Amino acid sequence: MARGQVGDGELLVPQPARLAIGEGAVLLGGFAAQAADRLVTAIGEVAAKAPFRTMTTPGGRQMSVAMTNCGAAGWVSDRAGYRYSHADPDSGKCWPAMPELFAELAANAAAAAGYPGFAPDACLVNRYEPGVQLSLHQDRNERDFSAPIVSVSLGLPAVFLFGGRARSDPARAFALHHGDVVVWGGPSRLVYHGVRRIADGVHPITGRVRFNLTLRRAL
Ligand code: MD3
Ligand code: FE
Repeated sequence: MARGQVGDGELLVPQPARLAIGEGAVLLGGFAAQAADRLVTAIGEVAAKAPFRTMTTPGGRQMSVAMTNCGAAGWVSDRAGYRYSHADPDSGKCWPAMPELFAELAANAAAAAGYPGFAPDACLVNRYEPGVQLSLHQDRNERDFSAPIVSVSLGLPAVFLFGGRARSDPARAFALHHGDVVVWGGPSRLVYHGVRRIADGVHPITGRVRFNLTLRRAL
């Protein structure tokens, strides 16, 4: 039988493509594809309790990406700075609990990428509409940079920019599609990264929206 074929009556199990995109950074193509519908439903449940909002940067600019959080802590930004907070500043209440599905998917993805024992305590949920971008930044508000960050892309595709340890380092561009998961650890944990302006489009599950989950060990 030719390579890549399966025998009579056998099921071809879909295997995510695994790509090392940097030292310690692994793209697991389609890793969340089977769970995607349930992930989008769970995002809706989180947002019913803690609605998406655009935050203000310390410099006083309004971010174009809409955000919410779930878990023991959530990432927030305002004139006072960037930080993790146990409470949603809009309601004063705790962030919604992290759905078990999020934590389980993140732990499985981290293990598949070589980071066993990952137990996230925070999940930032980003919502992009066409025209929205996220400029180059580092994620350094977490206490322990030895834990990886797991990101899950849902809905409209994005071009992700992956730079270096200095803002001026050249960036490489990668496409991220619905169901893709990336694990950022080791030397990649502190690289500059961003998302190019989302192109117009409609996704069958999310509509004119891209969601990105980032599962983090923040506290
Ligand atoms: C590399 N989110 O929420 S996910 C963010 O698509 C963020 O919404 C983007 O950057 C998004 O902070 C990119 C990929 C990602 C997330 C965190 C990283 C890459 C990272 C942390 C360190 C290095
Ligand atoms: Fe980031």
